[in-house]
Amino acid sequence: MSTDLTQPLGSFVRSVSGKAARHSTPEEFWVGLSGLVVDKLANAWDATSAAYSTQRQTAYLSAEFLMGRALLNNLTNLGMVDDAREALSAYGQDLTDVLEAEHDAALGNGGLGRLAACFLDSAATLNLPVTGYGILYRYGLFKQSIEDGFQKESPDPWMEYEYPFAIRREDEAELVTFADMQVRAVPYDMPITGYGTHNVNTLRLWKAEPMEEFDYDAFNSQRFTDAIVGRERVKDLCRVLYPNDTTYEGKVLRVRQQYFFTSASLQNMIRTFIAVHGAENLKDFGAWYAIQLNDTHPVIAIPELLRLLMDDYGLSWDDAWGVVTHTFAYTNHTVLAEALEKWEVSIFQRLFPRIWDIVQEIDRRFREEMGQAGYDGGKINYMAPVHDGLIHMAWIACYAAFSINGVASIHTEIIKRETLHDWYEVWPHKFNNKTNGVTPRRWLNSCNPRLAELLTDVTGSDEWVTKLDVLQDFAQNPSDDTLARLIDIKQQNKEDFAAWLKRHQGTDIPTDAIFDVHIKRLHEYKRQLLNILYVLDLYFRIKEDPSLQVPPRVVIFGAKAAPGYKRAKAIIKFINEVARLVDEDPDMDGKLKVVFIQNYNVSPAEHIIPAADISEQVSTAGKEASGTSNMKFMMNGALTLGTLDGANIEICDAVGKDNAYIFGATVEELEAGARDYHPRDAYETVPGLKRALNCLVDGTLNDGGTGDFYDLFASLVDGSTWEAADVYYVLGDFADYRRVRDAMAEDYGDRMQWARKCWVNICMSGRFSSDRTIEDYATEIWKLRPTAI
Ligand code: 26W
Repeated sequence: MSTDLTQPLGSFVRSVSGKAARHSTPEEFWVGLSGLVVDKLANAWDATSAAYSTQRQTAYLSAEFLMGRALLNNLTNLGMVDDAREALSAYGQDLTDVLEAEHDAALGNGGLGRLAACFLDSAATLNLPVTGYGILYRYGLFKQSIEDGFQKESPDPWMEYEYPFAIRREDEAELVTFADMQVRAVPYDMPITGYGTHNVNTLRLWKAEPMEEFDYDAFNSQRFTDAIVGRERVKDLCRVLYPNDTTYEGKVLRVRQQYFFTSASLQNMIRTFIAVHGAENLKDFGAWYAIQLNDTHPVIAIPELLRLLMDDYGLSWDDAWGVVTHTFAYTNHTVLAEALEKWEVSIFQRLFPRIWDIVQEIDRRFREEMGQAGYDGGKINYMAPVHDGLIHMAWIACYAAFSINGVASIHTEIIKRETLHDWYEVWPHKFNNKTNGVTPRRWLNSCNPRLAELLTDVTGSDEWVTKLDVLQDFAQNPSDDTLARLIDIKQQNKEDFAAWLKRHQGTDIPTDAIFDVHIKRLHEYKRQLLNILYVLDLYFRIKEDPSLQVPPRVVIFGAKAAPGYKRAKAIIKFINEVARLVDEDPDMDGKLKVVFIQNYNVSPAEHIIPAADISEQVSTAGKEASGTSNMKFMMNGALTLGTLDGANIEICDAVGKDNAYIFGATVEELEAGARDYHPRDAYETVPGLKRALNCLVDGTLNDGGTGDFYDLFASLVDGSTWEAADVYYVLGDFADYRRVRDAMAEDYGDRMQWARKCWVNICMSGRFSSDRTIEDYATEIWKLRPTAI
């Protein structure tokens, strides 16, 4: 059923541009069409919120939601894509151009933030009463450009222009009190439409505003600066997303952000609760709300809920603690020790003294309880929420939460065995695994329409979009026609991607090559170094023997480095220098090409992943909690080249070891061999390694006089007085990586055989749909029932 949207679109656009629609820009059409979409979903959104308010529900608290673009997703879910395309064309506009005019909402660093976004999509699609709560950062993750091979950062004012998908809800504002300031928290709600349902869930993002528009006393006495400074200090609170992925920074502003959004969210939930159930029933809050804490960032919600219940509503400690321990569930996303949040006691004392009182009481009771249970003093002290002048957010979470989960099977085993071992011994029943997933709507149906069509043709319906599991019945014995179509689709996707890359950064890539892709945050444990060292080695092998027959390859990197992570930035420069070396060498023509995608983000990922043949998932075993791009690649028919780490293990289980390429030391092997690993021996003896590594120090590559390449070399080969050499086992895994990656390139030559492997990957990706993940959270942790409107 088609609706003519020409008239309404015209009026939305004119109200934005103040011009005739035919004179308006694609940006103005983006705003106008988005406004029209919000108009279309408003009633259902209202109805959904009303229906959920009387149900048991989940609040997903997260400092990050990496939403990416919203318009296409919403058009698809509302069944408006074709109508929108037609209405736009009536004004001479192209839907693709209008969609490309949208800025990504990059309110997240990487996996953790994108997971939250996929979860919201699945919860809405499954009609589950789940609301996301976070921060309306004015600047999302920094924009990255590459200048002379170096990363340059610039601010990302993603909603400066206009953003119709965030609706200000003045009437739901809350007050957040710090010792030195009071802040108005104003919610901006984003609609989360589900696929194949009318439900529209909510992502509520808080913005910090000054209590009063202006300090009029200061203004009237002509102290104009003073009148503004206080306001700006408040607005600083949600000005920018911290760009640190996995390294914790004890910055006061960050804990302010955390308290700000968790306090506002809790007050908001309590207000709704009271309106429906009455203040006298607050003791039962936990029967109506489950609050999922996305890593430790929102853990300050635990003492804050105690404070609100006791100080504002008169509950006793025991009743309030009873609520807390039935309400919170905690997800751990990393085993890296450097990511564990700990706050100096003095910060809490200064910013929120009442929260500090409460944390001390949590600590006192914890010690008392553990003492009574017979644990020894040393252990109690180590596990205590407060010790050595620090407040340990993860320890508070483990004590108070009724559920603690890891994000992939191996990750959960590691946190039970190591990271959170002592807590596991005390409360084994709290621990559970919830393997991550990704939404097949964004990561298959909309980013890869050609493959979507093939799946619908093969399975006879589009049921797979919400029940990805159905594909598994088609995994075996695909017809030759299916495989031929799959090969053709990949080829067309490569051409689309090449055109996109040309438009975006002017780079030309051949499309008759293997596309080998490594996209994720830049971190030593993710081992982009392993990949680029292989590329250098391959370069020299081709140089050595120009007649060498190698399948042509395009090696694609996309990664942002935390601005303060010096070594990560050096690795970006290294990759770009290798790209230059390869580019400038005519011997590499038609054989090898290296590209670094600037400003990697959700939208670029949607273009790259459908075009990929090989998915690089090469973290040091035991370090990557799960990984989620591995799942997106799998869904799009790229084969995993990976270690037995995170979700790679489960992917390999799902497809069988003939359909994934696994290499490298296992967690067990690394544990056993850790002490007698000598990277310098590997440097001397492993074929190809010395020649590749020497490029860092023999003048082949130029680090612009920074000394960064020498440092990289030293960190890999010899270490230093304060750091062991090659702690991530890059040189140790090199030989096996080279063997398997070479074999992979060889196998690619048999295109039908390769396509068969891709097909199995696509068809077996059902268990990595976030629908499966969210169903598991809903039944096993949240105890939620679907509520379709
Ligand atoms: C406080 C500094 C900080 C910032 C971010 C500490 C920790 C983080 C996150 C936990 C980092 C993160 O994004 N972790 C990733 O979470 C994904 C979703 O579960 C996993 O798939 C990735 O393996 C994990 O690295």
